Amino acid sequence: MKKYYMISLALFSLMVLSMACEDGPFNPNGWSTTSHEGFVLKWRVQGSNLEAELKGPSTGWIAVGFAGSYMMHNSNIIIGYVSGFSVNIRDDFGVDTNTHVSDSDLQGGEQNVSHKSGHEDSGTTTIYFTIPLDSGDLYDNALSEGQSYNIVFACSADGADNFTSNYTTITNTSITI
Ligand SMILES: [Ca+2]
Ligand SMILES: [Ca+2]
Repeated sequence: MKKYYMISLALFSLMVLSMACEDGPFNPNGWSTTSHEGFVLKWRVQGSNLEAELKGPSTGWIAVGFAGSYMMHNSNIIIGYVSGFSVNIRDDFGVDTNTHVSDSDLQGGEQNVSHKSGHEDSGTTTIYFTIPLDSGDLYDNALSEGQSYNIVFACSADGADNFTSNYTTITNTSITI
């Protein structure tokens, strides 16, 4: 009887251990991923925020835009680049298909991106950031969990460590938040 008890205890411990592993920091629940033309976007809803990781095929700037129409138009664009040890990420808006402007330069707009970090590897840049699902800013588009949205990915030529160089790649896809 005692032996069976020990075995069940051991099995139970294993179950708890494997569940703990699945919930560990390297494979947390709730992350979704999409890959499209060299870009990889990972995201998850945490409370009233969206946490995101964007990897793009450039050592210049990379960007993702949420819930716009064609190309950059009307997109809430998060753009970033890594220059040496400095990570620069900005909250923009797509004022037409090809043009993005900092929210801070648009009337009533403000920066709503937080928890910014990133790194550059050979040929790619990765940025991490958090945005509110609904910032209330006219230049960020409110997102709802379970809804599908148009997404734009864009990047500059390698080495264009700024927010102003033209894009060399731009492409649309869609995701479900
Ligand atoms: Ca904003
Ligand atoms: Ca914005």
